[in-house]
Amino acid sequence: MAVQVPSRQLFIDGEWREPILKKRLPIINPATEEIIGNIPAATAEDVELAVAAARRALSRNKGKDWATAPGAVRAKYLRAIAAKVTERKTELAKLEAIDCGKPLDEAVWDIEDVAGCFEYYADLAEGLDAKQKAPVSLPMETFKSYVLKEPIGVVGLITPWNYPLLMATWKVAPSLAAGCAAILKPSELASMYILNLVAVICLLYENLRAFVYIFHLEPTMLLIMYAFLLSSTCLELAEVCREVGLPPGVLNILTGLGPEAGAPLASHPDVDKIAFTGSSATGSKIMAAAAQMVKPVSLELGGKSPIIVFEDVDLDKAAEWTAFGCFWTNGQICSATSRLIVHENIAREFLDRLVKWTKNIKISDPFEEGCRLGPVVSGGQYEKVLKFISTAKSEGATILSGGVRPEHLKKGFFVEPTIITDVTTSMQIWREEVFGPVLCVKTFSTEEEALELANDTHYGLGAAVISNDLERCDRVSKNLQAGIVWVNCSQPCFCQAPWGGNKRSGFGRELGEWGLDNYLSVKQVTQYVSDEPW
Ligand code: TXE
Repeated sequence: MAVQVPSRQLFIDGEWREPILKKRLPIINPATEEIIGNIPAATAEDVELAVAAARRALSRNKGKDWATAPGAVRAKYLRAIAAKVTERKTELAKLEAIDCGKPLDEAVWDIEDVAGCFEYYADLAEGLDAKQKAPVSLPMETFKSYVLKEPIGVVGLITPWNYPLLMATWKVAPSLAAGCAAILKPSELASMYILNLVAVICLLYENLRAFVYIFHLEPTMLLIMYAFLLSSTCLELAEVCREVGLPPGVLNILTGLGPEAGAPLASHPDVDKIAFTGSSATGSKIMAAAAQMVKPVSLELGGKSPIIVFEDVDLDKAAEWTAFGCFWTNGQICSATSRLIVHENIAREFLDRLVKWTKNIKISDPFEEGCRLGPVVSGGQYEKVLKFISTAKSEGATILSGGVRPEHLKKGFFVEPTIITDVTTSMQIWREEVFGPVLCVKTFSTEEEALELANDTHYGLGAAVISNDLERCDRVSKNLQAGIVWVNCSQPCFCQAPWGGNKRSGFGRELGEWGLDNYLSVKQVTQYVSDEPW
């Protein structure tokens, strides 16, 4: 399917701007491994401009700025963005699908969620005015106290690649609703596992002319650049903001590499808060940078979430949720329930049905009718997933199904849904986030044992429990160490409900009113109201 990838610049102060150092990076379609466009790469110099523009947006027009405007004014813009996103739904979904490899249907749902999230935070922006001056009850009548909720200021939003536009929206919509001005740094995909060198050279050879023509670059530079893929849909959000006339500087969007664009944003003294979603390793670097200035951060990091299946379940339904919970978006979800903990009495039959389920998943180019599983996002991620599988094998685990590239697909970063058994709790596959379509399995005999296995992780983002005994589900939900627990399902997500993790999965909550609070600071105003001398 032909998809026109627009050529964009950085979005700073309401305008398209070429990066100061004029760097650009290629976009690669993970289903075909072809270069389909390029994108600007910001550096510290561009970050300076964007931060200054955001600061100006908060101090413009002496009190009639974005931060102090009534929530209803901000809501009007958020609703206009939602309407534009809806209008451009199909086009945006195609860009997401070609950019990160997710099936087109899924991409359409994501874009619908993007519009829904802007609408939702428009409602909350309107409600914010009525919540001002909430009284605080004090033990002394001589004093009166109330609370003001004020925007934190200029916020840096650093987001990942698995849901490019939706993850950006989870931060942009509430921060703008709160009255903050934002700088969004969407993801590039930095491959730490450089592709098989021979494949790279062959590919470069095929594309060399195009590369040199488009990027005016030296072939050696191309080798380095091939390890990256950038998300372009977030720049389309910039175009949407331009079209609806969002005041300049309120939202600035800088694509670029983490160390070159993300790091200067995180450590910038004029940025009042950083909200980040991504890996635990990068999250900890961001926290360290923010700590230098005692700057607040909220972190949504990785996970290794469990799904517990008790013996009283409907096996087919449970198999469907288990497959969905781990293989949806190719397992590239921070909350993917990638550790199956199944009762020993049903384990054999359950796994048979689960394997059957996975065999029915259509793996293809995301644009093919009925596609349920596209490629993983990049060559680097593909290598990483296969390495996890081979390490599991070498540590003594059994690959029950999958574990390889599907035979019918010769190109693209495709991995079959993979189920791994004979796993021990010390294995890498049990402990570390794969971020790919890989499920590892252990059995249990008692509820206590199931909980112990489920909580046996440094992470604490999601968890699921499947059982017909709802009292047991309540009990288990209470005892699971996770920020999100699903009962008789896995992964459904609503913008009204809080999202975030415990332990090394980070802290702070996105979505719902908690998501708005992320971008508000609380001010106490206390007045002495007695005529008597103090
Ligand atoms: O993540 P990074 P990557 C996990 C998943 C995946 C792994 C690596 O396991 O395989 O992380 O993915 C920006 N200062 N998750 O490399 O590096 C970067 O540009 C400031 C889970 O993509 O964390 C991007 O915008 N910013 C996760 C963002 O951080 C920096 C989703 C995320 O990139 C930076 C994605 C720096 N020094 C990956 N370095 C989830 N929780 O959903 C990078 N960045």
